[in-house]
Amino acid sequence: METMDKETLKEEIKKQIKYRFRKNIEDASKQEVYQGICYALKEMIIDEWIDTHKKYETLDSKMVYYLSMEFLMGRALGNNLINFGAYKEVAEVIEELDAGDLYHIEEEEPDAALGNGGLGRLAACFMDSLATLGYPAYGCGIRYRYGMFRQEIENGYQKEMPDEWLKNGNPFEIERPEYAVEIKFGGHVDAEYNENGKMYFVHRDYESIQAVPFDMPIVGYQNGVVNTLRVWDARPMHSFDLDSFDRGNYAKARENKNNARSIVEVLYPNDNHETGKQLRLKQQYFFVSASLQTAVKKYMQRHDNICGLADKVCFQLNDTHPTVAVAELMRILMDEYGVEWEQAWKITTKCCAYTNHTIMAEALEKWPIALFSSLLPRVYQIVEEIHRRFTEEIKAFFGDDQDILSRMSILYDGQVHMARLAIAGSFSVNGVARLHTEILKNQELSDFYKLTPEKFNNKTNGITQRRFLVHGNPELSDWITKQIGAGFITNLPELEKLTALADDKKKMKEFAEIKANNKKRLAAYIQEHNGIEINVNSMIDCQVKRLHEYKRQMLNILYVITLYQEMKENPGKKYCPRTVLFGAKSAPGYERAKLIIKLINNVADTVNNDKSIKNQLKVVFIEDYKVSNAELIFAAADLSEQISTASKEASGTGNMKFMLNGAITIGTMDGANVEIVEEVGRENAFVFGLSSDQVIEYEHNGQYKAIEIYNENPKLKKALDSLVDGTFIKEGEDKNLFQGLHQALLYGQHSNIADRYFVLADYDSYMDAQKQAEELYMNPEEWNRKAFLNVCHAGKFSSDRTIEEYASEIWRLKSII
Ligand code: 26V
Repeated sequence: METMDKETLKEEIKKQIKYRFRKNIEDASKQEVYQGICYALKEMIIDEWIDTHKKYETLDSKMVYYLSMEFLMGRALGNNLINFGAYKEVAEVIEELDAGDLYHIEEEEPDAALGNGGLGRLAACFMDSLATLGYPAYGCGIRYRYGMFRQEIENGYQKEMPDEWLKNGNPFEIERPEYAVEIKFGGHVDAEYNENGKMYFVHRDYESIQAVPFDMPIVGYQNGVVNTLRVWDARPMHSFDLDSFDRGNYAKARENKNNARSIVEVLYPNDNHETGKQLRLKQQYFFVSASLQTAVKKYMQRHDNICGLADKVCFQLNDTHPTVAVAELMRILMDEYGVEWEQAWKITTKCCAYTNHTIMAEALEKWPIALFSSLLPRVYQIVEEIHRRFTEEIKAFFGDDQDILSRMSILYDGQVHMARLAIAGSFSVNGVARLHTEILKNQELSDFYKLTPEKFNNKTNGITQRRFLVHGNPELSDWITKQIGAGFITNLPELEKLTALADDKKKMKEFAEIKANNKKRLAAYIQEHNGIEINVNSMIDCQVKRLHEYKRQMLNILYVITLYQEMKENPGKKYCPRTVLFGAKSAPGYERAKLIIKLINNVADTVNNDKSIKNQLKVVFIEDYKVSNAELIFAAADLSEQISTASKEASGTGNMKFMLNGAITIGTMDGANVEIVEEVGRENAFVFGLSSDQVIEYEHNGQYKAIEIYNENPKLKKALDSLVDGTFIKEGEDKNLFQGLHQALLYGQHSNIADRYFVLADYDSYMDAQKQAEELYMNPEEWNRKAFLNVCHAGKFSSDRTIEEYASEIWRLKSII
């Protein structure tokens, strides 16, 4: 914040409340105060926002367009205040005005949950880092009317409720109707010839939709830079179909309107698979076409030769979801700018870069050709030609090998394979952690790697410390500032300087007290939301992430059950007190995942109400896990559960957030855990389980026999059998409720193989790791020291480092600061 003193700030906030709500601040509700602050801040931000874009124009900066179906932004106010440098002042002003306290006013803001999980949150962290580092960037996405569903737990079951995040408006956004563009769906394509005999294509009888952008400011950390997140809304081209209106058919005239809006109605809440939903493909083309048309037009306003596009523009494809960009850019270049195929392909493959976020086969997007070609007839023609030429290239390199073609063809088995199109059309293909990238190169995408090794590179994920430390854990952030200065806020590796304090008893006590206070803060949240009183001296053991079989919440709950059974068998024995937190949304159609949520809740009920274990163990399911409550959880956590089947979790980013807040990881050698353990040292983490090589070997040889492990391990058998002996069945519930889970682990279900994710294989070593954790926790000083060293060595995992790598190695951007 530059020139605003506190008195002016007060006047601004009061003014906003007065003119927006016809109220004096004394009479305003918390929501109105919240909005008043937002609008006052927006006015302060706006000059820097304008200046930033002026600068980009003057410098004719190269720009990255980060194309993403998802941006999981969370709340904006606190973050914007911090980055603008006005948080403390505004907090004081609010108190002086007797208008509540900022912490509670922030709770008035709904999370902007335009994303499912890791991939969407990564996009949000990247936006923050891009602005903080002064890189010219637009985030491009969809302004969903409803974001990620709100989760309610009813009788232990997940219930999905609509997320009405726009109910009270969205203060920071600005609608830009003057930049609306037309998007065409359906119809057919005719080839025609001009007077020189040159063929061109005319798209006819299509349906038009109008894409209207809404801009949200992305404030860099105290650097005067404000970038833009541009999300597209859909409108009918004409709000009334006058023909049918004239005929008196009013309802029909309205239909058109509803059709257009349905495109942006809702975020698809799956992150594992989706079976060719037409509306999802419409969403993809809608925002990609709008973003690309705008980017090309903007470029042409300042340049006269389209052939230089790649010098000024880069499109980063966040997973395969925006891959249609490859063909759409070809269409724009050829059909709108008259560029020839070869030239257009050169430009396209210099502009597009693709990030892969998963190797899970079921998450690899494919579209039925019939659906794709009828919705996007011209784009499909182009895909066919890309396919034809790519097939030639494959054959020239590998020979006419059907196996290889079946793994690499863009059009195969009646489907358009989006990852293959993305790789063919991009100059860069990156994974999101070192191990993940190696698996892509050597396993999943090995054919592509052989063909074009130069495209492949790694960019290990990161997180923004501005949200997950400065905002989420202000006490720790302030304490660190006192020790080493505030440099870590924009240069996270400076945390290394703290290492010297690890032997300072007094400092370590202060560090422990901060954790204790954060636990109290979380305990209050749990008391309010779950009505459960947790022991703030117990080990806070957290697994918060989407519910997926490969993430193995099942392994965690099996350990909880084992521990519970041990406690019951040894009534006199003293155990390490533990509070096990789960937070997880399941895709609404993922039945087994939903059943695991129910199991966790039933185990929680049984354990929490069993007096015989003397409160030594509590299990809490955090309802509606989202960015805002995540911040509380990371700050309070002792143990960070990162227990995916090795090879399956591309990176993970929650693991980094926990580390930064001083939790110790218990984890497999998967995703970025490998690099976390490398940074902090194996002795400062609890590593267990099969390696990714071992998992991959089992998957190839089919030798894994879950049932044998079960038969040979009495503890495991006892824990598993409790799923089917009624222990966790409540009155009135079907006693076979959890049989499917038992079955899936031991025998496989629905023609699946038994225990696909090697839960039983890792059970024993997980038990060992948990026992080590308990032992360490009983030695608070040692635990605290290791937790502290996790903070000290978290420097690598800032998204600032990740973005520097993207900017220099892929995008070739120049910072404006
Ligand atoms: C996939 C799909 C598949 C089709 C249906 C709709 C849909 C929506 C989202 C996704 C994304 C799944 C991929 C994903 O979220 N990957 C996560 O990316 C994180 C950031 O790189 C990474 O940390 C996680 O390990 C990875 O699971």
